[in-house]
Amino acid sequence: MVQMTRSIVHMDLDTFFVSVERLMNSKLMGKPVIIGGMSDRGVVSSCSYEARRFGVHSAMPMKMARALCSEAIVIRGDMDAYSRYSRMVTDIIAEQAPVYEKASIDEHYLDITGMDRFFGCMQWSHELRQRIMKESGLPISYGLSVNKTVSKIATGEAKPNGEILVPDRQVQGFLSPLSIRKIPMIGNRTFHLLRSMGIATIGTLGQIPMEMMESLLGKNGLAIWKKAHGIDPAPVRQYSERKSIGSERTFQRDTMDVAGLHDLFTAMVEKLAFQLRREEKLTSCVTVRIRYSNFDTHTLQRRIPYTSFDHLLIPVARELFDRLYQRRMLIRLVGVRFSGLIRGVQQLNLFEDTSEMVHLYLAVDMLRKRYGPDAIKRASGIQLHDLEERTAHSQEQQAHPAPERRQQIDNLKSRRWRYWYR
Ligand code: TTP
Ligand code: MG
Ligand code: MG
Repeated sequence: MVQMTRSIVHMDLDTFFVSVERLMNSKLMGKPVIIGGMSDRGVVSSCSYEARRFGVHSAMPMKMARALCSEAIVIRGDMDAYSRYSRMVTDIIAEQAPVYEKASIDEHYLDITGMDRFFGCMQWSHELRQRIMKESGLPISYGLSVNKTVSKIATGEAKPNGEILVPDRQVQGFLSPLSIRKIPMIGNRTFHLLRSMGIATIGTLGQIPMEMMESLLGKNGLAIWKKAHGIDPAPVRQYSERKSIGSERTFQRDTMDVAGLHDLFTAMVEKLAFQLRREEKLTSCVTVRIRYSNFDTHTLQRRIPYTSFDHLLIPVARELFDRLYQRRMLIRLVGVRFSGLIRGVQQLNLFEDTSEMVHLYLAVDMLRKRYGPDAIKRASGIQLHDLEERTAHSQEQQAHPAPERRQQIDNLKSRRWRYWYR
């Protein structure tokens, strides 16, 4: 089968959060700037190249970053502004590109295969990049090559403020001298394992037999081997604002119990937000729907900054419901839906929250992953029968409770979790 060579662009904004801050305050230009959690327990989300020169990098503890670069200007971050600029860039790309995928808050893949017949792909990408920079004011870089992996690696090499073309026949030559770190899949552990075997470059990695990589690292080893050879058939998946996750409840008996409905929204949002975090997604739009007993149906939606935290989503859903529920009439159905989904983890807006809050989410999600999505819930989202059912259940389990289970039961008994950030 003859496979047509694809033309895939990967675009990623340069020091995204920092660049947005610089748009809003030009005094930050040319200075070491760090965005992240302000407390000593916070971490670095984004940092300028001036700060990187001191060894600061993203995900580094803030305390360490401050120690490395004491003159850095540290900013708490403004997810609202970043979400707006992220959308602005997506809108420009959506207008121009035939197929595009929004891969995270600041990056997109574009499949522009076939464009060469008209302009030449490089010219087309160059013009798009210029347009993004002019209209958004933000610096962005891109790589253009034959698949997502090579293009993403190329973007990394093009940064800051650059563009790189890696044609089909140059892929191997481009990859070979690069550090194995540049392969997106290689995390710290794999990196050190391979380094301990004396493997430093992608070229050397490519010489290891496929079978050996597989026995060394399992399925991941095979995927890494393929990437080292510039092989990646993954398609660019068209991004849709409308792709969504949602939940609906039809009542056996229609209701007007507003407090009960608030609790129900809490429970529904909590479950959906957990699903977001489990799938490493963020939402940027909440839609609430109600249907009255006469089948009149009303919906209302609101755009919000990207998040997967229930304590931010619950008030939005409840407020939309309050605005929707205007008639003193029985309700037969309510629903809530999250759309405008992108890949991303909650750490993205770490700076908004105390690290205690984030640790609480991590701990609770761990319980849910182990014992199921209903293992633990906000007290305000629990209906009475739910509570009784769960209490009975936890008593059954008391014979040999695992430590986590015991903790869960203790929490349930003491109802300490009633006070979670309500
Ligand atoms: P990146 O594109 O990884 O980083 P960047 O845009 O800051 O820098 P670069 O020029 O190298 O692309 O991430 C995009 C934004 O996502 C970043 O500005 C902040 C946020 N982010 C976090 O909040 N936490 C993280 O650990 C990472 C990697 C990013
Ligand atoms: Mg970036
Ligand atoms: Mg990025």
